[in-house]
Amino acid sequence: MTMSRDYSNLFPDVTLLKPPLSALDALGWQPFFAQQTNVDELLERAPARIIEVHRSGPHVLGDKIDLMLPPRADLTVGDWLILDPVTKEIHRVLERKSLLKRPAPGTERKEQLIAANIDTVFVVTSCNDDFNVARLERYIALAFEAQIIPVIILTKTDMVADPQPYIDQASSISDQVTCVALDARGEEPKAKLADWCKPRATVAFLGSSGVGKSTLSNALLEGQSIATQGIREDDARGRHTTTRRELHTMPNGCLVLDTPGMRELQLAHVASGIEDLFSDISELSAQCKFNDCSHETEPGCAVLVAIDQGAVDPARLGRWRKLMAEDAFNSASLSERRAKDKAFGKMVRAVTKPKKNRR
Ligand SMILES: Nc1nc2c(ncn2[C@@H]2O[C@H](COP(=O)(O)OP(=O)(O)O)[C@@H](O)[C@H]2O)c(=O)[nH]1
Ligand SMILES: [Mg+2]
Ligand SMILES: [Zn+2]
Repeated sequence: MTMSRDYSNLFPDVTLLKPPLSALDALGWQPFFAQQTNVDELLERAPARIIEVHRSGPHVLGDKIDLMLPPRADLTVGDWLILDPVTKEIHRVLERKSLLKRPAPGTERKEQLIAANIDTVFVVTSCNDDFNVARLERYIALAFEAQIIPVIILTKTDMVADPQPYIDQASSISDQVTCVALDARGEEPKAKLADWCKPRATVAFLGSSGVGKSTLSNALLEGQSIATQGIREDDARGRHTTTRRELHTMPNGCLVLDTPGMRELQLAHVASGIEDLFSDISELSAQCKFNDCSHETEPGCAVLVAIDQGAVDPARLGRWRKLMAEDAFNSASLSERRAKDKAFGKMVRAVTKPKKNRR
């Protein structure tokens, strides 16, 4: 053992020497946003972040700003705005670092914005019946599309004799995705998620209902939550309505977004996310004899060869096929709806019509 002297008693705790986080830092203000504005603009206007969206509109916080704004469908939790602090008007929306969106549930064929400016997506599932590789792949494709590196969190390890089979399956989904297994109650989340929960970062929990997203959020927040007391009584109309998604600040200055469970996550416009997730199949496809190969019966199909050799799991190819088909159908459907909305006319509709026979 090497000898080392412990000097820690002689020096004050270095963490005490760090300047306290500014109001904006505590909301996740990063250089990416700061460089979109300048001193001149900030003399007259102020940045503010949407920390939750009520039915009555977004709730924004900034430096000495705590406001409810009128509803706007193109904004979502996590967005950074430049406001006129006097008129309370939105001057502009800062360019997003990332955006998570999905086709809205139901038959409306609209997009629903889930959250903006997320740095890490924690895809949460449990060591029980919720665990489902195909479902995890959906969330991961969504995150990849938004260029966010996801992390799989397996909760309820305390409920099974051996969590390893779950860990093995989750780890096999992508070599780009870390898998963390834990008991969401107690101290484990803080220690095991510390690598991602840095000051000014924004992390989001996604996953089905009941898997432990709120338990994890609470564990990270250690009883603290973002201050909302500044709302004036007459502004507080929306305060008690159900909030769908809400940002909170951890004691170290990391922002945490808890979300309600998604019953069914449909995908649209995530083709490159799917390609990243199934990069093995994408790479093999490039070697197929036909460049529109469907990897079913075609001669010279590199994917079928890989399956024969046991290099690719046929179930994985099946899931890839299903996601690709769903993405193509939903994307076309959303585009068609958008075209109608914009009264683009028959011509555009014909071009974007869902390709029903596509596999
Ligand atoms: N034993 C155990 N219970 C957990 C764990 N994570 C969550 N729970 C429990 O599962 C239930 C649902 O958790 P919750 O955080 O509300 O799930 P959410 O719907 O994803 O937000 C609660 O009763 C939690 O106490 C865990 O790791 N181990
Ligand atoms: Mg919850
Ligand atoms: Zn092929």
